[in-house]
Amino acid sequence: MKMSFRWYGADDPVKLENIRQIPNMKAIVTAVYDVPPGEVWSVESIEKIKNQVEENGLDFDVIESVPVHEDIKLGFDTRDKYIENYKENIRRLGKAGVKVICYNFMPVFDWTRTQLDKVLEDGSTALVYYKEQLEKMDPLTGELSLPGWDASYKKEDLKILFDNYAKLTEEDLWDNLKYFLEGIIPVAEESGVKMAIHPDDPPYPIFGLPRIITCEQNLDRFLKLVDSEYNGLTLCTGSLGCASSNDIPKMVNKYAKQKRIHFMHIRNVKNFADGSFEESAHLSGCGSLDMAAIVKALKDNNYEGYIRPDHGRMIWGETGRAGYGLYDRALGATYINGLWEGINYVSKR
Ligand SMILES: [Mn+2]
Repeated sequence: MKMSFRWYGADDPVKLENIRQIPNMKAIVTAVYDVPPGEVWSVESIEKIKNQVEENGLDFDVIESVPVHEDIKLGFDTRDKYIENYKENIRRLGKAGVKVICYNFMPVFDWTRTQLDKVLEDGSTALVYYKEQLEKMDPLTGELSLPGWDASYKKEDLKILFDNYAKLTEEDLWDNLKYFLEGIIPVAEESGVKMAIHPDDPPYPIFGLPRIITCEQNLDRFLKLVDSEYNGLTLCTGSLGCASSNDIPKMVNKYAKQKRIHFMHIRNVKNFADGSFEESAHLSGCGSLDMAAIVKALKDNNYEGYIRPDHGRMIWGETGRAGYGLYDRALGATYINGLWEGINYVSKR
């Protein structure tokens, strides 16, 4: 495995100089942030972030994300233009040495939480999703706004998007995903870039919008849409794990064995009986997931892809982008390193 860390570019309060000091840190996960979704990334912007990363002794290996334009998900006639742009991004990133591109196929909203700064018992803050709060939310009327997304869309634009998606079934979304993959995967193969879809977060339909990258059955179906090693997964333990019906160690074992996991997002969640969840510290004892079983499943299958510690809490008074502070993610990386070393040691005895 290769340990990695997400970095939001020069504006990120977390600096590369700090990230490189985390033990065993090898690669940076980042993106070009100066281009709207759907457009081609300039070679200059790609080179600029690549140089910043490499000047700090880290590898420019993983992109998260190249966003997929809504017209592709909706299957509009305009999609071909955006798919061409997407292919060009894959080519350019491949040339720059990128090995893996993470993306998702969630309509309108990516991750959804009801609060980004819930104060936990120990005084840390975390992202949470409470069913009770969610039921009071409506992104269209905006009486209770959606944290993290409230400023991303104008209400009028959101209304049009929702109207468009109202006509789209889950099967339509599958068809549009297949069309997209049939376009891009041959280019990914030529460019030596492995595509790694991120599961839907949370993994079920939300606000009436369809979601399909949600469970083992659907991941099986996804991998068969285009049966290539280059059509793979970002297995996000927290996204899939907030549905307790998903057996994460089993899924990690299965897809690692098939060599279809290229990127692991490792974090823990504390699930409640009503479907609510809180993001917790990475340690197994802090949440509902068995982190040792997850890391063992990777080790058992000689996993050679990337791992990043996913969202952390905000601790020790740190401020910044919710879920993406330095301290708790660094603790997460160190914890994962410890599990990896321990499992490796025991397996050799
Ligand atoms: Mn994730």
